[in-house]
Amino acid sequence: SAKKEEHESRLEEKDAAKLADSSPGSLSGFRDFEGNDSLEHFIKKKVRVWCLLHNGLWELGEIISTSGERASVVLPNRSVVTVPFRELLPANPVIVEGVDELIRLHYLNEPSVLHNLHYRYCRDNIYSKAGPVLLAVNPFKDVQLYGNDLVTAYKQKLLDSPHIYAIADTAYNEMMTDEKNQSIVISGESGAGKTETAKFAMKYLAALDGSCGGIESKVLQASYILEAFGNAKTSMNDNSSRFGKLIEIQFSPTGRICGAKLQTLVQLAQGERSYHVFYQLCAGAPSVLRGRLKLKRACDYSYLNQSGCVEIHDVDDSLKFQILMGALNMVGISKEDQEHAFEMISAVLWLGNISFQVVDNENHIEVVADEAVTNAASLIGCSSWDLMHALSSCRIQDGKEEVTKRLKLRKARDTRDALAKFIYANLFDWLVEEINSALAVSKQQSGKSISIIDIPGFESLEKNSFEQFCMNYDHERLQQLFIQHLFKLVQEECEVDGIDWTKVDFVDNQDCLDLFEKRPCGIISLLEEESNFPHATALTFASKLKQHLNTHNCFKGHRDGAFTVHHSSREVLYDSGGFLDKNRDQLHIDIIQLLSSCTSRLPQFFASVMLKESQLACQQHSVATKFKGQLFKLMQHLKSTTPHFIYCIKPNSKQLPGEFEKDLVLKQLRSYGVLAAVRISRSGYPTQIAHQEFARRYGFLLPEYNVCQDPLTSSVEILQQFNILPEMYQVGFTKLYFRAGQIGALEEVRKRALQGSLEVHKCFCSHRA
Ligand code: AD9
Ligand code: MG
Repeated sequence: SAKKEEHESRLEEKDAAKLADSSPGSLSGFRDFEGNDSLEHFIKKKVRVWCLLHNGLWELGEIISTSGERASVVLPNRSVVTVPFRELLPANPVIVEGVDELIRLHYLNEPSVLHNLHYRYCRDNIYSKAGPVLLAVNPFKDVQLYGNDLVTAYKQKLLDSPHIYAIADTAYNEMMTDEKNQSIVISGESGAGKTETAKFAMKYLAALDGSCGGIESKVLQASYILEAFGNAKTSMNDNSSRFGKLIEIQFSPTGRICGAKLQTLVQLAQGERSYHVFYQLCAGAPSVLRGRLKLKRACDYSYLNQSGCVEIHDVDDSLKFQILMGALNMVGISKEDQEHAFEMISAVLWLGNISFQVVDNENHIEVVADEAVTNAASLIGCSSWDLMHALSSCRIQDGKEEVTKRLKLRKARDTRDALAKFIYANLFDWLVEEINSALAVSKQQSGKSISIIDIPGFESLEKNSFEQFCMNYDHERLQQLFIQHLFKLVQEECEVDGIDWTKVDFVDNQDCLDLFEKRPCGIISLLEEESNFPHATALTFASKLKQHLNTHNCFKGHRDGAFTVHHSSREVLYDSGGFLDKNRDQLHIDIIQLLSSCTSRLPQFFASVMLKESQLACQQHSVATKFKGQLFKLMQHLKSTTPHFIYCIKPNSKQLPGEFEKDLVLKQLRSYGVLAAVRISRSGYPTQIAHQEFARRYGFLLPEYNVCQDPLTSSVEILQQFNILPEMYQVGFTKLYFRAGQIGALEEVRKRALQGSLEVHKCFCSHRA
């Protein structure tokens, strides 16, 4: 009977393994249920199942009977539902509920993974591991997970549960021991917690053994400055980063922070509210500064009041301004430079208030000569007349002659806004460079580095435009880095141990990247080309895409100018409207000349950078091409490091604590390819045990076990004794490699054997008594 039990147990585990391996992550059903025997077996054993209800949610239940291809399942509320087999999935035994590594789940289907994350989330366990990736579910509240006691605990290896500190610690140790630069790559959708996670990683690194001259607090303050200038409130996140960044924290050869370097990706459009710094300046500037900058209240500026959202709930902009000033001082930005920067911010605000008056019935305009023009002109250091002239006219080539043309209303507004944008974008880049020089490291000091990268993640909205196009492209690049890294990990491990790694399947996203990047016919090249035609429109661009790309298996053009891209995670429908304008983003030459002639330092500097750039490139590059260039530079850097991946997950769209919307979480898991990542790890051999340990744990189950025997031989004997299918494992020089779910069968047998001996022992004791 023991043999029969054992056999049954093995069957159960085999079913389980098949189910788990069938298609982890897909919403497919009990596909691998082979005939009624196995099903009856599941019923008899009262194995818990996931059952898909009419409301589209999965609920735990127990099969009580079957009829044809349908099963009746009793739910926790005692109601009984009847569903087709394909709407059932195996659930995990209670013993693995809430495990901190998803790979340890026997069944890796979507409801099981969601349940596990939810279970942990309810207990404030926001971190879990998915293969080599750290998952971080945003708690939207203060969780007691970041105190100095925890920093110490991770530092001293007293704790090893998944945590951002554990990742930062591993990165630091690998940097010190392997002498290789490291990176922490943080992905996730807007509001998922990337920026906060990046700050916790920095906090941990800053708290490691000392540093040279307080540089670590400068690094932390630098990210505060960047947030003020580069973040804005959106409907998704009150503090949304509108740019991508990489902070490379540099360490001395002895492992102390000695400097940092920032790289940023072009800013994307702001959100519902403009960049925080505008409101902070208006609310918090001291009166002398207010007078000099001719500042008014935020609600008096049209760039700030049009969205109707001037304040953020629970945020005191005036206080934030004081903190910003403190941060600028601490990083070492001179008072003079700070004032120049605030002048530019005020100039941008006044530019936004400049209005136009239509002077004829062809919509030609004149600039209204009011305080907005006077203030903007004086802040950038030019005469009001020059500014008005530049905003109301442009020079064009008419044959051999150059003529001045008066602008029409729309063009004039666009020119004004482009000028404001140009000043702000350049101010941001200038500030990044200022911070870089303040945090720069001398050559002798530098040893190795850890880079923390926080860039906007994958986004699929109802209407997707150029911004989503850029974000999703960078997500695709990161995803490739991730896939290659995972592949390399599995491959290296297999090769070292002499097992066959060709059996490991991987999904690549090269096709999708080619669609974006291939020359001359990738989307970015075609966009660049079309942006250079003055008469091109969204429709001509869309039809060009269709003409060149419709045979590409990741692309589909539609009639109305929209197009679909099959991203590696899911399809996104893009609207080509606005692509060309957003991509061109050019200032006409008169405006650049105006800025060059300004008496203020920064506008002059911005114009000279622009002129230098355009001289260097034989043709002017569009935003997408610039973005691609920056992304390549960033990837090049990342490729030279050992990466550690973190996926942040947003549990609800209301930014509320305690709410876990399974659908929303599932979408993210799918789009980051989290389940695919775990599957890759599983399709490799997730359970790996050294022969010695394996023989020690299971050897006693052999009818004849010799402790002195070579462990590899014992391992093989155990595998044969328990009929583990050959395709379910590989024998390496040092370790055994198991497919998912295999070890469970042996554990069960071991447990029973131990229970059996305990029973015998109890029986023996009671008999003696
Ligand atoms: V965006 O792509 O820049 O729009 P992020 O960066 O992913 O986005 P962010 O880090 O800004 O999101 O997090 C959003 C908000 O979630 C924060 O302002 C916090 O209020 C909240 N949050 C995120 N992570 C944590 C955390 N670990 N603990 C507590 C958190 N609150
Ligand atoms: Mg952010």
